[in-house]
Amino acid sequence: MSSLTRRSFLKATSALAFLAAWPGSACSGLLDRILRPQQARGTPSITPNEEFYVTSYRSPPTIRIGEWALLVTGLVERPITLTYDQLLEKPTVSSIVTLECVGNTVAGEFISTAKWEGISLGALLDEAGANGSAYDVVFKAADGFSDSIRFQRAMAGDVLIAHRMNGVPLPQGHGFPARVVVPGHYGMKSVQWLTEIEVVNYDYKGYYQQRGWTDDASVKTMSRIDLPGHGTTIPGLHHRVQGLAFAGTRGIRLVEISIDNGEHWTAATLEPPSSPYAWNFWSYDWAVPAPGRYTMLVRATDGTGMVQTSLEQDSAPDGATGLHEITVTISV
Ligand SMILES: Nc1nc2c(c(=O)[nH]1)N[C@H]1C(S)=C(S)[C@@H](COP(=O)(O)O)O[C@H]1N2
Ligand SMILES: [Mo]
Repeated sequence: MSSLTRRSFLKATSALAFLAAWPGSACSGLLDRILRPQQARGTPSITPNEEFYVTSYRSPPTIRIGEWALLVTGLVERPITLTYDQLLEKPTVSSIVTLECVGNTVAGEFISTAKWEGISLGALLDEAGANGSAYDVVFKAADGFSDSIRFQRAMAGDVLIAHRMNGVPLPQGHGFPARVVVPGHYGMKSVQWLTEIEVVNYDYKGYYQQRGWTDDASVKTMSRIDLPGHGTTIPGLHHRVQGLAFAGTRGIRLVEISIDNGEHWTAATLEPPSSPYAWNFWSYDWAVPAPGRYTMLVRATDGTGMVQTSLEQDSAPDGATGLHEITVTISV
């Protein structure tokens, strides 16, 4: 522990705080990765299903599809029961959406992007005749988990009940047979192994809210340097620095790099995002003045003009903040 910088110590404790909430969770590799010098990452714009991050508060339930149904209940004129076949027969919409866990550390690995296919939650609630003055829409799951979003958010049109992920039926480990996908909110709102959607007229507190975590769960603006890797030594004076940034539905307007501890900032080149709900990739052609040891910082500005805060905050209760910093040695 003695060699840990303050920043990486914060990262480790932040991850521990979240991991402590779920004994037996499937992320034992996380601390490993935080405490080791990071390998350079070449992050693909769509995460393959096998590499998509996994978090659930206990092991994924096994659902027998013949016994499964999705119910729409509560403040609705026409309650709905959908079998799996009936779900698949409904008009399909598709959307590329990035999910990030609220327990993710600054520049951590608990963020991934997939192409989700399923039905529109708003359309399903319309079909059920949901009461327009309702407060929350509650998602209940086969593993006992639940969470909710505000009624207006549920009706916005971009929230999916997904049954396919990157071209295949949802894997068991990502919510088979159906899950919610809520763009712009931390992953806890994207309830997996969905069994019931209940419309209610009060402020529902789900699994994480009962344990003190955020209810709104809008994602904080994040940015990450993937290349070069932290702690590496690289030869030559010209380097392409690469990474990603994410601010949910607010989008990313600007990404900047500093090599003088935040005194001066230079704009990176932004690639257009693959969807309004997906992360942004950026690159920066770095002409290094001279060989030596450099510290590099990244920060993003979201679509509303808000600059990512440098204030270091733990992931509990509403998402980590701070800037990603790497150290690289440039040799001749
Ligand atoms: N039923 C259920 N849904 C859940 C969870 C859970 O434990 N049970 N975990 C949530 C959390 S905290 C996150 S970050 C996402 C992760 O989805 P993924 O494992 O497909 O990446 O699922 C959410 N949905
Ligand atoms: Mo999460």
